[in-house]
Amino acid sequence: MKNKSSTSWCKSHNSLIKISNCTLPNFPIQILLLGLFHFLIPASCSRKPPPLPILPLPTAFQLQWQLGDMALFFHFGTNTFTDTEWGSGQAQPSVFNPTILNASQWINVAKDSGFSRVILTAKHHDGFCLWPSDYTDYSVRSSNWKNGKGDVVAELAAAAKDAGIGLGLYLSPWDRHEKCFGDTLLYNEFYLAQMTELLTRYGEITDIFLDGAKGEGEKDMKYLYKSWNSLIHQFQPGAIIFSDLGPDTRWVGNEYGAAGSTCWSLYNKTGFEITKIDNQYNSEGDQFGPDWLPATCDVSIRPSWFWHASELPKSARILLEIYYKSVGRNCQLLLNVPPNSSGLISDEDIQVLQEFTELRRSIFSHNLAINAVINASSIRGGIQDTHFSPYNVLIEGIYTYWAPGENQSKWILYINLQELVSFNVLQLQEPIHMGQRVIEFHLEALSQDGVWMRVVNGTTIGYQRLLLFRKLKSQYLKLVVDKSRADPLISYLGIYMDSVTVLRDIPDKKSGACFNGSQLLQTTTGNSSLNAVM
Ligand code: FUL
Repeated sequence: MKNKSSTSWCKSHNSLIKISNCTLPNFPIQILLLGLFHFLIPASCSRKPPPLPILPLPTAFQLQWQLGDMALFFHFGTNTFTDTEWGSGQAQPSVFNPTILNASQWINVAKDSGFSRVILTAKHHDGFCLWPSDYTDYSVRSSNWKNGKGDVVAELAAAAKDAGIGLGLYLSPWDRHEKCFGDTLLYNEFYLAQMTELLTRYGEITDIFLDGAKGEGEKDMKYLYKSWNSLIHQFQPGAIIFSDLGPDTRWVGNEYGAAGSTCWSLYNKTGFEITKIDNQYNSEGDQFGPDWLPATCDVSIRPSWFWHASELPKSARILLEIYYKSVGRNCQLLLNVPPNSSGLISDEDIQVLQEFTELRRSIFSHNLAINAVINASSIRGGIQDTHFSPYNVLIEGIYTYWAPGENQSKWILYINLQELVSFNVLQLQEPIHMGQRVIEFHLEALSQDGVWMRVVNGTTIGYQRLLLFRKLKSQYLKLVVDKSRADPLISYLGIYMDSVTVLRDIPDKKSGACFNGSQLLQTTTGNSSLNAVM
């Protein structure tokens, strides 16, 4: 307590004690009170502040977006009825006629399966608008659906709002129907007019998905992305804009739902343009990048983006593998589940999503380290400062974290599980509001012969890292951070048993990493063994 005469608050033993302006009476009460203070308050009342954040940092909206983990994508439009993927823009509006469209069903599927946001193709490349745009006659207004009085965007917006799910929209820049496409000025005016309708008619819009797709031989023109982004953020400051280069989230560089096994939210846009990117660089990000630009993994539950009667959804196990490689590699998963021609999400897709949800629940709902005794090589502010305690890694969320003391040569968490535990998944999180820090880490386990063995090596963590490895049984673990951009901060540590995913021993050529960027390590040396069982 530096200044006894001013009022201050101290957190001590989980209780707040108010120290107010007062003159202590003479002995013996003074002694009594001092004794009481001594008992209740640590030696110094001034708490060690958090370390400096390391730049770049996410914006508040990027942070909120990342906490959402997964979003559902709905590809829906004339293609749904014509069995095409890239409609020519010549299909008659009358083909669009869903018999029992129910946007609440789409939203319920999202909510029941743990998706926090949805994104609808308000207009795909064929140019057909799912809302009655005043700037074209190629829209639901010209269809027979609801006698031309329907508005899919409005129905989805209402259902999403009711359910507390974020609503995002995809307005394809490439428009194969619109006659002025190809004229930079006219088309950009047209595009922004349509964008403005979407941003001003339907309440809060949480995401805007922009892509650079344009067919071979298509008319040459410029998309004025800077103007688009400025206007989008002016109307909807919280909207997360997706494109190859953001500005808020970047494309991961492929459409199969996998980030690099190293995946930074940091990125350097210098030298790149939308459609002129390096896909691998996009999948890995850049430890030295000056921009915060986390990646989105967009992938379809079916072989195509639109619904086709002949296609079937992927299995729940495949979705779980995708989850490890997207959400488990510091990305948001944007999973496309296309509504069918009746206007509903098909039963077989719902079934797979339910199984996927159940798989995630069965693996991740119980952290096997929850009762662990945890120590650290050092603690910021010393062991009496609970603010940065190693036990914070067992509290869900990113805002409480273990921080080591400054200027340490090693950063280690010692985990005593209190009993022998079998597991094969490690989950880690960093408090990314303080910047992304960890460059390399590894997990060690004490074998029953008393030898510390490396279980798995990892690189980046970021918002969330999931590493899968051979099943092992141990009571004592060490999480060692080998390299970090600044003092490493760990906000969550979980260990789990996944009995479903098959670990493939085919190492990635570049990193030598196996299934999920988890480098499979020798689990037996000499007589020591970790009881590794596959
Ligand atoms: C691409 C499009 O060409 C595909 O049809 C799909 O919409 C995908 C999400 O983006 O750029």
